[in-house]
Amino acid sequence: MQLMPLPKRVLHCGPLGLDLSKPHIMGILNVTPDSFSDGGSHNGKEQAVAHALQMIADGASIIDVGGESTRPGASMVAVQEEIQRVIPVVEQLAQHNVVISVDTSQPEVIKAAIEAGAHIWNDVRALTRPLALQTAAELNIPVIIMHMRGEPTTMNNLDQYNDVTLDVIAELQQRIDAAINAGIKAENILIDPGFGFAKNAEQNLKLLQQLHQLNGLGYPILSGLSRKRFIGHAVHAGTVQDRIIGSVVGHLLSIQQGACMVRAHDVKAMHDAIQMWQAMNQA
Ligand code: 7PM
Repeated sequence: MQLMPLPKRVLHCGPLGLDLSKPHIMGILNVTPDSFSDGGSHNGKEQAVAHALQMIADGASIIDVGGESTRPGASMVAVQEEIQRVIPVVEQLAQHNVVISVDTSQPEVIKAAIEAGAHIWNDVRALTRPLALQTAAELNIPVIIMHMRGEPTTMNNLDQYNDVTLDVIAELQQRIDAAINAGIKAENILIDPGFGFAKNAEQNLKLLQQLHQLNGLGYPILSGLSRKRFIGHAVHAGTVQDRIIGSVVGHLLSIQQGACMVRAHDVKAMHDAIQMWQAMNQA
């Protein structure tokens, strides 16, 4: 079995440190109105926090709070609305000993979230919004730079690649350069291939097969393929529930190639898989 040992590095998340020499699970916490019965209301907030605490108990070391729907064709959420969804949940989670990332592209949202106790900026738009680079540099926080083309509304027509892996690497390198030039510290940068974003099923699988090539960029890698459509294609299954095992396998194959973080809905199953993998490595 070919091993890709993770380099010794620590991600500084405020007072908390994440040891990136071992894999971590980032639990997905959607706070869009469709995800918890009354998004934004007290009841919705309590349900969201309870779900996050369950994911922590199941083995998540990071909770990724997202208040914007990034579905293909989704409408843009007003900044104030996003803040109202995200901040109350971040405030509650900050009382617990867990790293908090926020899935947003808006500088105003991440500024408010960091003030409320969040630690990491997870941006599917790779800090392309006005003032995003400057804000990340000023906040001096870890940032996840994900590969995408266009916007969630337009990305489905933007899947023309020469070589999907080499093109994703080159386009990530451009965003890394922009980040470094804006004064973002290298030690604060993580990268993400952006599974499902401006890529068709075949391209997502190729990218998974060749994910190890992203190690050449020199930054920690996050893999996020949980329950995505290409998993359904691969396992010939329609429902989201039928994508869980494929997602766990895809994440473990990412870890085997050097990813140190996986963004997952099904934390308990993912944690079992990682424990099995670690047990094998230590044998
Ligand atoms: C609909 C379609 C709803 C797609 C949600 C999504 C990633 C992310 C998302 C990822 C990082 C999902 C996506 N995906 N952040 N945010 N990497 N860093 O399936 O792959 O969760 S939203």
